[in-house]
Amino acid sequence: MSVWVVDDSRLIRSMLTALLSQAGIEDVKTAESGEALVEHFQDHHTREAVRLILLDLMMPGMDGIETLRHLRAFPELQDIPIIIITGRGEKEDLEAAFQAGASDFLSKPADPVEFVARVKGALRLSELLVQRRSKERDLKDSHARLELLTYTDALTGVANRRNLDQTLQNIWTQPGRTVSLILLDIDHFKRYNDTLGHLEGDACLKRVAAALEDTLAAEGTFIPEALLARYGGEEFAVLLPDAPMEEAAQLAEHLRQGVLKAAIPHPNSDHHHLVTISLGVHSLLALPDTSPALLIERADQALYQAKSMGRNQVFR
Ligand code: GH3
Ligand code: MG
Ligand code: MG
Ligand code: MG
Repeated sequence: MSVWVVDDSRLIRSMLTALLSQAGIEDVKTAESGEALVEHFQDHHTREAVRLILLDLMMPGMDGIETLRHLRAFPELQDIPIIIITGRGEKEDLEAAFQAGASDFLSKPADPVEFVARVKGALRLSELLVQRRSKERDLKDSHARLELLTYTDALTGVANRRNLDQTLQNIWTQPGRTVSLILLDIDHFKRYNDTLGHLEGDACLKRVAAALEDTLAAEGTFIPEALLARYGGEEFAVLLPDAPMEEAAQLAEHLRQGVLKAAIPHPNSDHHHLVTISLGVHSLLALPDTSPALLIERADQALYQAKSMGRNQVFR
């Protein structure tokens, strides 16, 4: 928490510093020019500590008004009180000073009582402002955290069903886009749970999700908007906005291989004691006579086909 005194006169600097110190304000910093101050504030950490600036109007080089404009351009200093200090006969410049963002002015030589009263008033205001700012920041943080929780599956950390549904709804607000959807389901997961227990089953779901994420990350440059979501239970969905069927089917095949390569042991799977997945793919145009529900239904039918044809495969 610092108060800055900016004046080209050393005498004024030490006078004001002494007055502030008598008023119990000890954390006072001084600068002898606007340039020096602006240079110092290039580091944002120094800006965050500022509570009040007392700024001389007449200075060689960058004058008070120009300095003021520079200071107000820093977001952290946008509403910190800045009091302009004027000498005799500088009153005409005050209008320009207020336009440039001055909060108040004092003339020198200052009446000590008035000076301290104004400074303390400005500091109180500044403190309230800083508190409000930090409260707003906290609120924003907790809002972001809540948002993240609302749209994330707690077990696997991938998007949840709500996220998928919302994204699909958004796509249908822009008719004409091609949308592909991959629905996939772990093969013989009931056996897995029955043999190893529900906790091991949960761990398996996490590993499958991680394998899917790895495959998507490896192909991320081709499908920047791909959304992996846990659709429910041991089913996942990969939504591919603007991806044609060919691309989606190819990705589905890579996802199948990726889970196989993750080599998650399965005590009684059909395939070398490894966890496998079955996948259904469908593509359609987002139009008024199609819908997210239709896309999901078709992808689900394809998934059913993949299951009935022997699992561990892609059906489109
Ligand atoms: P299929 O190859 O035909 O898909 O057979 P399956 O056994 O995988 O299919 P089924 O739908 O019969 O069983 C799915 C099982 O997934 C049943 C349920 O207990 C289990 N399951 C669903 N959600 C969870 C979960 O969050 N954790 C665990 N551990 N198991 C889950
Ligand atoms: Mg001066
Ligand atoms: Mg299932
Ligand atoms: Mg299953």
